[in-house]
Amino acid sequence: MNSGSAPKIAALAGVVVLVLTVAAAPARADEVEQVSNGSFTDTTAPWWTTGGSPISLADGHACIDVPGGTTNRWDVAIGQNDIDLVAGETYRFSFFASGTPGAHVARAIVGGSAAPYDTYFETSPTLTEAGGVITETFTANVDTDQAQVAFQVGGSADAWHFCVDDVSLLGGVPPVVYEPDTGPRVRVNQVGYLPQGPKIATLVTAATTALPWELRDGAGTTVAHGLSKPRGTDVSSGQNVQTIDFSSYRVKGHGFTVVADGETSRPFDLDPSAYAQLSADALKFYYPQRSGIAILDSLRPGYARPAGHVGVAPNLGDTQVPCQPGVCDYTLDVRGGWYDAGDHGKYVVNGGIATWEVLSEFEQSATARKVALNIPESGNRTPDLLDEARWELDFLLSMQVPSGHPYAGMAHHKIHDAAWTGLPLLPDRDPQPRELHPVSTAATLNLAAVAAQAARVYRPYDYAFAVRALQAARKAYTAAEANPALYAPATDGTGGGAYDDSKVTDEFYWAAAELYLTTGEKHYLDAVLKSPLHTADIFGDGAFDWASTAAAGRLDLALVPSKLPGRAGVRASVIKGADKYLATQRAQAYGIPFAPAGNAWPWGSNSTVLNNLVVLASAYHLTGQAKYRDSVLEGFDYVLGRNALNQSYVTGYGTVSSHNQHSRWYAHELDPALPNPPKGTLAGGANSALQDPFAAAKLAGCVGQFCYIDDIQSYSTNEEAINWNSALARVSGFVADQG
Ligand SMILES: [Ca+2]
Ligand SMILES: [Ca+2]
Ligand SMILES: [Ca+2]
Repeated sequence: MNSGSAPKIAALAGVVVLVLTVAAAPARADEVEQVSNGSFTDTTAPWWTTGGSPISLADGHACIDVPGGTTNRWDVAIGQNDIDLVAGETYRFSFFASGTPGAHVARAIVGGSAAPYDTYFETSPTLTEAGGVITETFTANVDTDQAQVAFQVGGSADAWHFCVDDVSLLGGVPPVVYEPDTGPRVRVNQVGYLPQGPKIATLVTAATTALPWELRDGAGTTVAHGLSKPRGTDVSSGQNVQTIDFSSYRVKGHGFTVVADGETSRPFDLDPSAYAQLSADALKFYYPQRSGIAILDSLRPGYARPAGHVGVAPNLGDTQVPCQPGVCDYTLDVRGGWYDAGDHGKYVVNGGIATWEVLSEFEQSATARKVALNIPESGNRTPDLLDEARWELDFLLSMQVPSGHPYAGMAHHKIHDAAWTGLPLLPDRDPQPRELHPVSTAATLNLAAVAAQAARVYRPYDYAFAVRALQAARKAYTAAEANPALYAPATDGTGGGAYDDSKVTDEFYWAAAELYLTTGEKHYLDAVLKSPLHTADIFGDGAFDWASTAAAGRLDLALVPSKLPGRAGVRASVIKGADKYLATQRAQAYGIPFAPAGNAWPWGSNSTVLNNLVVLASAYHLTGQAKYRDSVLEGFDYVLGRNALNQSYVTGYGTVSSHNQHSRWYAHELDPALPNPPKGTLAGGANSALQDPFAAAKLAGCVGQFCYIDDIQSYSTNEEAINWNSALARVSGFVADQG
């Protein structure tokens, strides 16, 4: 899910395969055991189990027969309540566990014992038949005497046998500092550099004076050398760093390394071809993200799954979805669309900005217009990118309230499960009731903006759809004018993200801009010119996201041909915004065009970085000046490996890349039978707020770039999302165009 003010709180999310570690050390005097009868000596009291799975004592262990065919991890569990936790205190959670037959996953949690069943810490080891001891340390963030320790073992198709013993939750232990493996201290774009583009590496070193460096080709021959440039302490990482500029070497090749300060970088290519592939993979991400259609193995080997949410049990949607109680008295057929992120929800505001971004890529990128996506619609006469976006557009249009009902023309804010589901859970196995949530002005204007854009983009390919989209856009805009302040509340976050937004002047501006660009009509022109945002400096630390859409309107007013009065000034404002991001990039030794205030990195920060690059790419379209193109190329380095963690954030790209993104169906980390996310999936990225228990346990005290962990449990740093891959697609498409 998302950058911005409203993190999606997946309280029941996630899990991980752990390396089994040694048993906990003996308690010190100030360490206090919180678990009673953790060794199950002669009795099972005070442990409880879910109905139908009684505890038996065998060889001194507590064991239960786990029935097959349950949906959620928590459908079968053994636990103990009335556990005390003290906020700020560190606890060592350890236990022995085994599973027969092996390779089953147990979810061990410390959480609330009453609704809303918050999870304070969780770990999900894969169990062996012999069993092993798991030890994890975390710091509590709540004061409570109502916590529980529990082992959740449901969700398996097959029956199995679970045993646990020596359960300990020891308070007052010293915190354990997590140390990421960051590899060699020379950081490069692990995917590669364009032969004609800028080529800069970042060296992490204690040295404060210039150091010699060498560029070596794939045969190990030194082909260039020079001296590094000391840059002092980098705020975004807290590291002392230097930069290495080997831009003057322009010979295409593979397997290059940079050597400096006794360290050899990970290998990289000087070859544009990887970017053509990346720009395609970033868009191919969307097909297996589709709801309402079976994913075919012939099109995505290893990713086949049944259609989700097409009214087939145990699914309860999305063919006739009612509103939340009291919200409306009709049902809507809202099947289709893309699942938003790692959950099964569908949100109009996030769907809107994501669709706008891929359609904008179509409008701006020659590579994107002819990309082959290997989707069911490949081979028809419509460009594949438009076929893919249409899957979401049809869903967005279906969220509009039909004529004859209250709020006709407005759009429902979102549709998702009534309660949070756990991981893993394939879309077609989701048993939760689905609900339409109230209409909102923001969602309605998102629909107006992207439908107006679609009317413009699809006109040469599907005239009837273009007409229908424009009618929907006009109707939505008119409805929003009549209902200008219906805000989605931050409190509506059960079962799905809130996506709350109480500032919609930006959505009004964006929708008016798209309607004007498509129709040229005075009503929309007047709205654009009267908007206080039209002349405001709207390019903040981050240019745009699902909640802040003014820049989406401004960029299109600058890029899409029109007779807009004062258009030169609009274009100049985009160039001025780009200059700001260029200056930020040049001030940072990692070349990042983003420096959040207070070094507080937001949810989905990788998309913020990439969307700032979209502004720089737009400035290149407007001016043709190489400095803007080079800035996009250099800024992309950060996402692809030239960063503090020395890893690419795009699955399958780079020697080390994110591959355990939070998702209910790409949950390989929790179920070896499921795949990792597909090649070309962007991870959310560093998030200083650490809004999930796993990140909070592992990353407390992290500095900027270090606030990230590639684990499926860390939904606040490592989810996948449609509005993040759209940023990846747009930037990689631009880079592919340069190649
Ligand atoms: Ca025992
Ligand atoms: Ca096609
Ligand atoms: Ca807004």
